[in-house]
Amino acid sequence: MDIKTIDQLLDRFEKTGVVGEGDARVKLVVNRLVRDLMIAIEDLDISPEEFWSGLNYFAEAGRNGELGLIAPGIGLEHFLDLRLDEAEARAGLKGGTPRTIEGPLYVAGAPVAQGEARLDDGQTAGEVVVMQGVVRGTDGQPVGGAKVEVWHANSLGNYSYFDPSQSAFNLRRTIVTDAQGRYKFRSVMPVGYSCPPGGATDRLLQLLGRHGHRPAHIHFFVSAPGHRKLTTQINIENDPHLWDDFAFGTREGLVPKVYTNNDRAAMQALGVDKPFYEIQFDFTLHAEQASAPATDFARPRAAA
Ligand code: MBD
Ligand code: FE
Repeated sequence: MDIKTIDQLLDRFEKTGVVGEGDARVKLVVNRLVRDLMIAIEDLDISPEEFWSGLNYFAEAGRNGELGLIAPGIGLEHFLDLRLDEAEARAGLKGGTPRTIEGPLYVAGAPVAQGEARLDDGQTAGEVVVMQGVVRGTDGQPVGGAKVEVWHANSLGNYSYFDPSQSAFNLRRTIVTDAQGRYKFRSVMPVGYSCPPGGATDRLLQLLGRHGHRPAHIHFFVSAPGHRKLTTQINIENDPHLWDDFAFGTREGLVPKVYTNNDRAAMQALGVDKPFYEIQFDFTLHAEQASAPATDFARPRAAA
């Protein structure tokens, strides 16, 4: 029979699947999303030209590896964080370091260091920063042997691996905390990332009357046996985009004070001839909790 209405089409679409065949979850999600899309096309009277332009937009974004940038840019990645926050609150979890988005620029396989590390390769321009702190449980006890995976941009806002001009794993390390739960690293101050100019994300943001800049930040995965994995970042205070992040990632509790150390002996010990920055930041991990959704979920990630 001829299909004459949207309701008939959706009905037929769903019924073309054989009952009991396929994947129940995929059917549920896809059928819902298709319905919502058709309704949006109707409500907004989206023209064929607009429809195909939109389809092609996503195809191009995918070819250029920008879908992982659009997701935070339209707030979806932060939305997933808010949902995890709510699930944790319902499970009675409180007091941990706030989570914030992972973003698309993590690379697995960074060199592992015990207790402390230098993240830059010695050839990387930028102002020296020393960051350190303690990983603890919500009971206040230090967590020795925790993994602190850290990655950040260089002083041009670019990340190694994605920026082939940088050395392998520049500004990326896994630091294992000592018996007192301490980690420490030396690096160079990052500058905020900006979406590739003229790329799919940047063009979309322009059309939305927005920009594609992030404030300077340093990413972390903090994990330890018996604890929930923490995905977070710290932001560098005084950045003009501190509370104007295109990815909505800035959160209270993630903006530590940045101190300037101009002590001669401290500078000499580091081998630098200028004052350097210091940041102190402790991480608090929740204990494992079966009644809250896992935070170490799978996600396709680069590896080198
Ligand atoms: C980044 O560096 C980042 O952290 C996010 C969330 C998105 C794009 C670039
Ligand atoms: Fe980043």
